[in-house]
Amino acid sequence: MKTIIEPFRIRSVEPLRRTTPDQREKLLKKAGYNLFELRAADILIDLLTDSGTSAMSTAQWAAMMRGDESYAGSESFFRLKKVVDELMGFRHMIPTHQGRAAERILFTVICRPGHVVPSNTHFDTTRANIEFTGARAVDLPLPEAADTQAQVPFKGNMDVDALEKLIEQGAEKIPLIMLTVTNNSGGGQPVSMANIRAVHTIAAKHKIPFYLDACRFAENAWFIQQQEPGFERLSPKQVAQAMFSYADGCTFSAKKDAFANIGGILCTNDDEVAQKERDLLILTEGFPTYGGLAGRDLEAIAVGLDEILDRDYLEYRIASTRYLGRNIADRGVPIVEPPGGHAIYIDAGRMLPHIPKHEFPGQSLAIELYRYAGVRSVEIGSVMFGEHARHELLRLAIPRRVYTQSHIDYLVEAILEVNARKESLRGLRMTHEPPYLRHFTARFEPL
Ligand code: P70
Repeated sequence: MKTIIEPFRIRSVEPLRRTTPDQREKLLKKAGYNLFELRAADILIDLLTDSGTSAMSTAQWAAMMRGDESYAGSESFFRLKKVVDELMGFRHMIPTHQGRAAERILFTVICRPGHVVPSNTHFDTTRANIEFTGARAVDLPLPEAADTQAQVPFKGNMDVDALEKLIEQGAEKIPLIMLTVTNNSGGGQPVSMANIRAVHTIAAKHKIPFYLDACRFAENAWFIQQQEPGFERLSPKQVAQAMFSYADGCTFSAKKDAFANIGGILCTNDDEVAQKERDLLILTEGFPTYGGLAGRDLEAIAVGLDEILDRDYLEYRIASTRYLGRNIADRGVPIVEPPGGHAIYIDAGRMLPHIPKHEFPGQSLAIELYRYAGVRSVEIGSVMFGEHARHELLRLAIPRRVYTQSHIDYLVEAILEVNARKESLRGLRMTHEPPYLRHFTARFEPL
């Protein structure tokens, strides 16, 4: 059979509430034209993020019922540890309440003012947490990634020549090297095993720890299994294990590739670093066998980490993202090519050349898509990254196992309609700007 189906059936549903364009116009005004400020009930299709928005399986819900809520030494911790140890293989596994907590603890322990932390591309919370310690976050994407239209496989790779040049300026200033898999700010593009191996080799040569930001490790593993020579015969789990084998540690948000609604993990092979991380964890997150989570959350993550590596699921997941991408791109909407894993990114800068960067074309498109069709998306451009923005993108992130093909068809229709009258869209002015991670709470006024 050629048709790829959702490899699950649905037996618990959540009704969607319709609103009219007039109602949405008023809601937008009240929200200061920031879609984070809307009430979820006022949204028809919510593509703000794929983080924490997954539908859990019957097996996950069942596992949650046996959550061991002991403060110390919970059985749920040991069940999660067994799964993580087998998959990721690091000496230490520390649960945290979400990815950014793992980042904050890691960077607080190993970054100092004057340090530089290179990555293929840092995501927003990662960059913010590095810079909060006084260190500098540096992005080293491939030169080809500058062209959103370039059809390059593994476009999420790090530019290893640029990495070597940076290290020449002083290896002692680099406390760790990171790779974000898949590369979220770079269009959800995968990183190849060859690139992971190359970064590992360079890091090892200079005795610099190498960490994966492993949020979407399973989607990345699927791209490698499908597209990189030599991996065809491995299972997604074997590919993922190989990816982790090159790293000295990782940060992980279980809200992505573990189908959990909350949770994170911090791993390292360094005993001394792990000790300091646990001390800090106790101060702000909780005891090291729960790290700010309930025992039931640890159970949901343990089961999710297993389900996410299912071939049928990954095939459907990547196919449905590609379906959305191809259906709009082949009809004239510029997207970051090729379609990534968890999201489609419209190149709003290219689509709306009449709106300059400082008037936020991505935000303007986000607002119009909500006004017209009740769809929530997120700007990934100058609103989110300020002067670090390389493109003006609008991200349509697909929650895992939540929407069906007819939802995607509705979306395609809405995007094509907005594209047909794109000249009428106007830019915005930021009227309130918070000091960091400003996109979450900034306010705007239409021009
Ligand atoms: C997203 C969310 C979170 C994230 C990530 C990478 C590669 C770490 C984290 C932090 C954040 C977000 C963005 C816009 C709207 C809503 C949410 N990414 N590394 O959607 O993990 O959220 O668990 O602290 O992508 O991409 P956590």
